[in-house]
Amino acid sequence: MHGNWKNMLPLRSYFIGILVVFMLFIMGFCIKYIDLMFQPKPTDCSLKAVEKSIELAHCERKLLINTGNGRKMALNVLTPWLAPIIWDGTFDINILDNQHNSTRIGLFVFAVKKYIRFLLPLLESAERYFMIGHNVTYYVFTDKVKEVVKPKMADGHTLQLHDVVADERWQDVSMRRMEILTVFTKEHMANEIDYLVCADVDMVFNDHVGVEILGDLVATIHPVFFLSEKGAFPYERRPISTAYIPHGHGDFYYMAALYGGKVDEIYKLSMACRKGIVEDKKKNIEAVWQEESHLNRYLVYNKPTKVLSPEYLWDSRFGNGQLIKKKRFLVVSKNNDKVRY
Ligand code: 4GW
Ligand code: MN
Repeated sequence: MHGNWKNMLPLRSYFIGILVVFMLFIMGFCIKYIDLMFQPKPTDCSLKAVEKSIELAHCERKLLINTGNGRKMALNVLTPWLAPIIWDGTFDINILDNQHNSTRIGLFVFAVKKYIRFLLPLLESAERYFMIGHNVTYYVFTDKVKEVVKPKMADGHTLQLHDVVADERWQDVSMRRMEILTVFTKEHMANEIDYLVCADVDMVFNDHVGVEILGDLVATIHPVFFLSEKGAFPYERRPISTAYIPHGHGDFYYMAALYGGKVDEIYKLSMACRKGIVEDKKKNIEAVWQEESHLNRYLVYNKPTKVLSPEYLWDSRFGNGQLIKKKRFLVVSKNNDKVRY
């Protein structure tokens, strides 16, 4: 066998020929593209790349946009009626602070019975994060005026304490807030402030909450339902209640722990909710989530001009927290034995 290698010579030169052609091809390729290989990657601004990125953005947005059932609509930055949904990064606080340099802002809080324990931590955290540098009045309604400890307050911040009687049933307490609002917005706040923010007392500010939340009528998306389908919202579904919302209606499920607006808008809102509560009571019914149900009903037919993302109402027990960059206003966990009626 080893004596026949000379016979294979033509085959060998054939292979060498192919190899040389192949190497020449590779070298040609390298010479043509070598400069491209060592150049820093340029930002691709060709028309094709721009088209591609528009296409991608379109696809991404398609995932977010309302697919007919409301899913993920809350992650958007505009509602279908073009009201802004406030997320971190959607506003420039310096511009807004300048626009609001003479705006007067009120914070309305209700604290009766054992809930008085939540008042001081809320106000102290407000002094750290709420409307810093602006004119603020805290309107506190309590049955324990004498027990209130005042926080150290910045210049331009004032605390008004108002006496209120605690209801017999806890369900009536939160509804009572609406009634107080109808009276106070008209008789006092209309002359004292421009915007009113209404909040639960079992909360603490945990990050910046400023003038970006001001608007004619403002409501906050409930942190439990921000990814839910519309059909899963816990609206009042019994037609007999004045808070009834038929299936297919409604946009978001809002939480009653934070809403606000111009004083006359809150007057109108509280009048409507109070009327609904009174009418239901006459029929001996109570909406499934008390005043929150009435608030949601009002906001379906009177669209808020600004919507706050769950950054503005968060509870560390809830899921999907990774989607919420800033947790600005937190629910305080309650030991029910210590706060129950
Ligand atoms: C059960 O025993 C209670 S007591 C449920 C509410 C209670 C309550 C509520 C209270 O004893 N005193 C009080 O001032 N409130 C006010 O109503 C307070 O401003 C509170 O933030 C608001 C709504 O009640 P909540 O915070 O317990 O409601 P959720 O659990 O929906 O945040
Ligand atoms: Mn609460």
